[in-house]
Amino acid sequence: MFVADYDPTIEDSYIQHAVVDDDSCVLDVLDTAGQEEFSAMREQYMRKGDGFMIVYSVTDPNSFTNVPNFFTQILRVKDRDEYPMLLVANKVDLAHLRKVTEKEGRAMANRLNLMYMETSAKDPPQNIDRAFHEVVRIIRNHPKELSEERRRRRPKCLVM
Ligand SMILES: Nc1nc2c(ncn2[C@@H]2O[C@H](COP(=O)(O)OP(=O)(O)OP(=O)(O)O)[C@@H](O)[C@H]2O)c(=O)[nH]1
Ligand SMILES: [Mg+2]
Repeated sequence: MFVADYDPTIEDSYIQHAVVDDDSCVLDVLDTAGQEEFSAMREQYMRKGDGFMIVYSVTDPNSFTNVPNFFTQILRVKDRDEYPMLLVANKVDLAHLRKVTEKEGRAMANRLNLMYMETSAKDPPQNIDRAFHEVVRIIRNHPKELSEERRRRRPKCLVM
């Protein structure tokens, strides 16, 4: 549901049942704070998540510049080389105020090896349900066992 006022999130959670590719699932969504003042809670959120949507606003170059920081923080907290994540470019309805192009967004996604999707939360919503479903697909397709095995094989400590 689109809310026109800006009300900074501290922590919101939503539960919704969904059917993605004929399989039912529960979307247990934790909406976290983007504001720096609340960043201390971020690692705790990251520890809990099975998959992530990194959302920036195409009208706000700062939010775009921040994407790699969230990306590396998630990998560090999860202690993985890769993790289910989707890069979301939001507010594409504001074409006249757009500062980050689709090309730049896709280049960032390629560089970080992430899927990319453009959305608008404003009425009529664009790609919002699809973005959540895509995260479910990415989580389902993520080769958990393989990456855990790879992780075990990776030398953790080197004594010289
Ligand atoms: N035009 C337009 N406005 C949007 C869109 N998404 C959010 N907004 C507006 O942008 C402002 C901020 O949106 P929020 O969803 O609160 O932003 P946020 O990233 O969750 O902010 P934090 O909770 O502080 O992390 C609000 O005024 C929203 O109405 C969108 O797709 N299009
Ligand atoms: Mg918010």
